[in-house]
Amino acid sequence: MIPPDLGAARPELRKIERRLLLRGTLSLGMLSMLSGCDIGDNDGLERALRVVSRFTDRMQAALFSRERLAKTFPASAITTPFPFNAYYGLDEVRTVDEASWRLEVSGLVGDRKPWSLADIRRLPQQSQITRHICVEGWSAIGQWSGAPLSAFLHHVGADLRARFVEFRCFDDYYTSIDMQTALHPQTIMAVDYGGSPLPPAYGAPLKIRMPTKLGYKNPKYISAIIVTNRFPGGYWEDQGYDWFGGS
Ligand SMILES: Nc1nc2c(c(=O)[nH]1)N[C@H]1C(S)=C(S)[C@@H](COP(=O)(O)O)O[C@H]1N2
Ligand SMILES: [Mo]
Repeated sequence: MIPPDLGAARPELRKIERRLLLRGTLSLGMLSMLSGCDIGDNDGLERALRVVSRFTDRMQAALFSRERLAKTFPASAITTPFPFNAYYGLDEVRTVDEASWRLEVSGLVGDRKPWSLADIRRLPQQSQITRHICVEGWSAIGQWSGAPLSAFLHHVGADLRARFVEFRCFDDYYTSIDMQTALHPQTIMAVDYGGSPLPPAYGAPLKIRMPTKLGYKNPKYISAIIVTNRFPGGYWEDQGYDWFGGS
């Protein structure tokens, strides 16, 4: 049982309850033993949860394979309307002028020239119907199209041995992924949703769609892509969500 005074609303607690306790795989007592942290106080629990989160990240990275594809679905399975989610409400969605929007490219790349939407659309496009899973307790199936991120990374001469690819968004969201996931064939620079240009709610003009990752790792409203070896974290990850965030 989680002591009531530990603030059960914290995302780490909700997560640990769901992942460990409800599945019956680990009790908080065992968590305390395994991590060597005294979870009787807030700081100790926080530390213990971070130990588990880092362990989960390492396990997920080890099990991840670029050859293993996420499940795809027929058009009849698409969820309509597809849900909107962000760390703010639909009425606060930010928009940009798509003609003047540019994708900034920096870090360990050969060519830092900014990309226009037309540049991205000139890369070979692919379409996927896949399931998006949000940790807030919903999932939905949608259709996204765009260029594989791997094609883009090759184009800009990215150092493919770098550890991380970081995404910055113009709504001040940010996240980052491992290079293996960046090169996964289903990781795409989505510019279309349901066969039409991505609408503002779903991240216009550019979203990175990765069916191998949970919803919060799928950034919308992209403004910059950075290839780096310095751990970039993420908006929710820095508040305790797992960094790897596989789905
Ligand atoms: N830029 C940006 N990207 C974001 C978010 C956000 O708040 N800002 N929220 C994330 C979360 S938690 C989810 S579930 C999905 C929701 O995407 P959707 O609106 O297309 O369903 O976007 C993810 N990417
Ligand atoms: Mo989410």
